[in-house]
Amino acid sequence: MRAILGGTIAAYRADPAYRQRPDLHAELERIGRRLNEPMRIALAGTLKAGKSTLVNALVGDEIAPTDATEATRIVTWFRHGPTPKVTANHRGGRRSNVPITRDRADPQGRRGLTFDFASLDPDDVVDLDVEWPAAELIDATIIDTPGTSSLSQDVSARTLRLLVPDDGVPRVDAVVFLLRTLNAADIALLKQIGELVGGAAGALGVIGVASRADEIGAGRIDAMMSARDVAQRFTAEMERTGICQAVVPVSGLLALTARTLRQSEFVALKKLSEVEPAQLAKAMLSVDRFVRADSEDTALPVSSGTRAELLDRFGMFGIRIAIAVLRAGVGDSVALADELLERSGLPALREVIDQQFAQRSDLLKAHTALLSLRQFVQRHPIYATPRILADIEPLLADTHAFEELRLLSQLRSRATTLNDDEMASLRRLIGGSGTDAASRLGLSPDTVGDGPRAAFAAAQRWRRRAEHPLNDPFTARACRAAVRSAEALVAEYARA
Ligand SMILES: Nc1nc2c(ncn2[C@@H]2O[C@H](COP(=O)(O)OP(=O)(O)O)[C@@H](O)[C@H]2O)c(=O)[nH]1
Ligand SMILES: [Mg+2]
Repeated sequence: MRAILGGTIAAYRADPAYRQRPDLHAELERIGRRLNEPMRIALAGTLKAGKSTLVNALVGDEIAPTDATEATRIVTWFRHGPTPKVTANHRGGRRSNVPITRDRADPQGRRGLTFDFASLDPDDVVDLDVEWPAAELIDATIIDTPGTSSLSQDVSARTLRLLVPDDGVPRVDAVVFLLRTLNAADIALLKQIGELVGGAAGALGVIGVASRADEIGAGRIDAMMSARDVAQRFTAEMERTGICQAVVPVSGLLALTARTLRQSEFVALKKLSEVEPAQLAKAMLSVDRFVRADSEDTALPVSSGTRAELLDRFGMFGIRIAIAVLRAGVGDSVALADELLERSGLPALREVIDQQFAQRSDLLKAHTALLSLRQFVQRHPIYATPRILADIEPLLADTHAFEELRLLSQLRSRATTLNDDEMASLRRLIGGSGTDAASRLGLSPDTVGDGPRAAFAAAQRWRRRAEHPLNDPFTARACRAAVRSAEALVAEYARA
């Protein structure tokens, strides 16, 4: 990839027609620089799906304004930077500094970030660039997008321009798509984005999130259930669309609160957990009842103001879960935070992001760069264009890695004739638990020396399995992909 890029840059520098076009040379260098930058993950989805809340949960800090109508219309990039800094990119290329107000310091000294929009005209701003010193942003730039909905053409257009650019130059490497409902419009939008997976433009990976998972079963939830249990059916429906590589139910609100849990909140919840269960259940029958100022029969050991704050931070389900966890004997705020985080679904989402995106980030970025480069040389043809295209096309056509990604999603939702053991080792082999050789072959540190033999055996095993006469076409395809993955490992060992 780098060699092709270097050759292309040289060709344009040497070409008489383009020698004097520093703008084009800069564009080529930008394409190259992307290979060294963190991968870009965009959060997309419907309005109020919880995108900004999830950005905050992922970063572990309140840096994306939630419920902010102005911000909700603008694409915002969150990148790693040494000090907090917000820049607005205006139409026509002007950049301006956006004042940061940090006035919501909590008792532990953490501060929420709010932007000052007074001086900004959302119609004039192309996007916002937030630099923030969070470790979570070192390996991934996160992009918060305006909600997509047929109700708001302008906002949808902004998001679609980012995900599906007119010029065919992909802006992001992967998409996390948040959905709260699965109506026809949502599915249509998801399909539109899904069609770009491995396609001519746009991002490669799509991970679905059943968002605000804590609300999905509202009313009939058992407090000890996790967001995952509650959202399971919705998740299964979303997986059946086959568009996402994986679908994970997540409660961004619960995750953010868990990551920023305050001692005062722990104390208040602890007091509530000590209330007699029947009395508490009555007080928690509805949100109204829970925050209502105390009367004789609902007197709780925590003021109604504090209860409203808890509700804001945890949601009703989060409070129920926290109380159940405390009643089960969890005794300190760190343990409570861990438990809530686990139940929020965020760790599961991070794991999927790591396995599907982070470990393949070089591949995803190379794919993006190849598409950008192809588009560039077609737009500005020179004598070397056919040669450059001849170099690019086979790399783009070498889609095995993309086939692995697609299969990892489809194996969840489609029937096969593989037994459980075969399914587990096939998923592992095509990179479902990590893309390095040891993960693919299921080798432990003790057996890692067996790599070459294990790779060879895997290739043989799956070649035989691929030829099984009772295979349906999908099973056969999955087995053939496993053969290729194993053969790639054999070749990798041979080179080493
Ligand atoms: N109960 C609950 N509420 C959430 C969750 N995520 C977001 N919200 C609330 O939903 C509203 C919209 O969230 P926001 O993140 O701004 O959505 P966006 O428009 O997709 O960026 C806010 O009031 C959030 O507090 C969640 O996981 N659970
Ligand atoms: Mg938002």
